[in-house]
Amino acid sequence: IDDDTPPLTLRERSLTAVADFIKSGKARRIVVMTGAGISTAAGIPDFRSPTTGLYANLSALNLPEPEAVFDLSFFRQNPQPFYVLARELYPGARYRPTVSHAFLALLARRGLLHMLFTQNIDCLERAAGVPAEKIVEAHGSFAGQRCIDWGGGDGAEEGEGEVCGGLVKPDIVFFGEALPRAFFELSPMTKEADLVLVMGTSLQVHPFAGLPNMAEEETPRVLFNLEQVGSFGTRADDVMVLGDCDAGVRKLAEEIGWKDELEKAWREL
Ligand code: CNA
Repeated sequence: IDDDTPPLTLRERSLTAVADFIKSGKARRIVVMTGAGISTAAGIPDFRSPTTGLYANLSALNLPEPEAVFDLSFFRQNPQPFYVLARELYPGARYRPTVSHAFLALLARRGLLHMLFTQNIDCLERAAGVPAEKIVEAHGSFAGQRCIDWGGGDGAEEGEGEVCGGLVKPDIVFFGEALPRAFFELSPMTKEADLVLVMGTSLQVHPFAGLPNMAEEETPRVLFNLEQVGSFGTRADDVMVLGDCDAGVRKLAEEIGWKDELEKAWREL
């Protein structure tokens, strides 16, 4: 889209205009899509960042290619690299939610969060206080696990993994595996959005990457990311806030008048 094309909904393509749109009360169904970039500030590496990402640091695991770590047939031959990575990503007291996570919880508290679609498996959205019914964990999570040889659930917890002798893997979606049913059932909520926020994702993994395109043409879409991704910049109401997502979110909160509430909520997590 060129600079002369006027937006359809926003006053102008800027973060200030997005803040005004939220302040005006016209954004009551905000749909958010997130990825590993909202958790890097918590100390969890993402996949694709050039030097800090996991893909750039997996050489020690001797993988044919980085993606093999999430490949089911490779996992059957050699589950070790995945287990090493899982130990790194495993949620727990080790990681604290970021300002971006706190912002999502604030949206939910104010009744503005229509649905949060996350690719993350670290459960930090829940830790920040986003209600479970407002979250679709599109790539699964560590919350459940099952034996991949016979499909039994919660294998480790019930000791079934040992009984059947099969491999136990957390309910994290591997390449080629189906996404959870909730993703397909709830993704049409994106069409109901009056505002879409996309944060910290390279939008490289399908079908998740197609979600922002399901929004109606006149629905403003805001990207908080280090780099431009997906189809951002092709629509009249696309706003790109390039840089650290916590910084972008803080700026938005400040312009809406939520700064103190956001900082307080984050400090108390
Ligand atoms: P990705 O492909 O690694 O992309 C991350 C994106 O975030 C990139 O575009 C970065 O430029 C951007 N980014 C990194 N740090 C910041 C920051 N501080 N502020 C703004 N932008 C930033 O990760 P995706 O989530 O897009 O890829 C999907 C995979 C990654 C999913 O299947 C996840 O399960 C998987 N993953 C999840 C976690 C986690 O749960 N925290 C960690 C690593 C990978």
